[in-house]
Amino acid sequence: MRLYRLCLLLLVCVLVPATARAYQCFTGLETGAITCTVASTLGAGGSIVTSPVITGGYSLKQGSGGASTIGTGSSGNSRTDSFSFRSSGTDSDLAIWQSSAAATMMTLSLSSGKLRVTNGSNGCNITQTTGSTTLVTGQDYLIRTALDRSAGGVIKIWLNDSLEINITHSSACTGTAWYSLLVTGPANPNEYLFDDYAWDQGSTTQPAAGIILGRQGTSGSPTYTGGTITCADCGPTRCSGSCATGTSCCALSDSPFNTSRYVLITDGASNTMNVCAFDSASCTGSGSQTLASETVNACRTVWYGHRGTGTAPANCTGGGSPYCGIWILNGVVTVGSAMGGTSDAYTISPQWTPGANSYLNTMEVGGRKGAGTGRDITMNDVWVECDVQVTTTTTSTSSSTSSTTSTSTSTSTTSTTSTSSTTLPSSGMSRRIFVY
Ligand SMILES: [Ca+2]
Ligand SMILES: [Ca+2]
Repeated sequence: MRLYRLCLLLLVCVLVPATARAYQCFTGLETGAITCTVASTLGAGGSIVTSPVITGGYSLKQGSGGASTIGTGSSGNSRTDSFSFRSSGTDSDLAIWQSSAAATMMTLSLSSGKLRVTNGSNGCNITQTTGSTTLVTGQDYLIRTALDRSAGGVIKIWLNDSLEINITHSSACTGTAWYSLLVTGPANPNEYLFDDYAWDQGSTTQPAAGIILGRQGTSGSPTYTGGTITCADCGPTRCSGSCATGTSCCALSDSPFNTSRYVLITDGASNTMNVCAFDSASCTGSGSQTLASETVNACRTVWYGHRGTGTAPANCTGGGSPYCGIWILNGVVTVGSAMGGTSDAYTISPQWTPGANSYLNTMEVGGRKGAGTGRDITMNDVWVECDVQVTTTTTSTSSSTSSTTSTSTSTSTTSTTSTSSTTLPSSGMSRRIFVY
């Protein structure tokens, strides 16, 4: 018995891949919604847009009149946040950290185009401080923050790789932790654009630079074809490749979700779709960014669906619930989170790492139901999102001089343009994302 348990333990050790950094949550908005956690909410003045976008196929456009809640639920004194940002050129608040009582602890704004932090109502006693860099209208930046709410705690704000604000505040903030991050912006038509959001807690170390790639389905022959597929209108706007009517990828590749195209997973069945390769720039609805050799910090699988009523089935084969999400990486099936509610809702898997980036190019995702005729699963749509670490390199270019000479005057005009960029490495395509 002991030997058996030891073997089982060793087997598990072999199968579980090494883990990279696991964020509390992250989202590139690639589900067509804010799904950092299921509690994330789109506020008044906010919309998920396909144009313009910062990365992938979707970004969050946020204007005044409200704020969208992205990162909730932190505990302890310290947290870090990271997000892509595009300014419209109009000054406004852009990010608000709140306590659980919805009281503002700190606000990050643009003031004359520069980042500025101001004190909230939680007694942190933050000295209003403005950064030195004027953001260029329409350019994409990576904003990263590290905050410690205890007395004497640091507040650091990075704009790309520039540490714009680095202060401490004298008093401990009241309320419960830095509970939520909300984003906001100026009134229409001057909204701000946000993307690639991730947060973590327990540290004030600068978060890694990252973007978030998302994928849905592509044509192919998935491992599991059980259940009943409803999708009569496949075509180029559905899954990638030669997507066919009646296939899983046709039914499950809608962003935002669509409940008229779905897979009904019945008694003991499993159904999966092939996921469009992460090294492909031709994945319908997922933007042009691709994965090569970059470090994948974390991935997760997102489902949108519900279960029916009737007699409870047995647990899924390999799972701890009757209603299971599954994904297949390098031929290994993982039986994950349950879609157990009777109303449509998002389910988000625990974070996982792929083991090898190439595994993400052949993966499948879908669902499984335990044996029994009741409570069939209606799986409406599924996604895979991965937080990809990008390296930061700086390039500077150019100065140009032109001279004009006439008989009476001589005029020399010199213009200098300096460009620095943060780029994804090792590419055969344009991978520049943040330019400043
Ligand atoms: Ca995105
Ligand atoms: Ca669908």
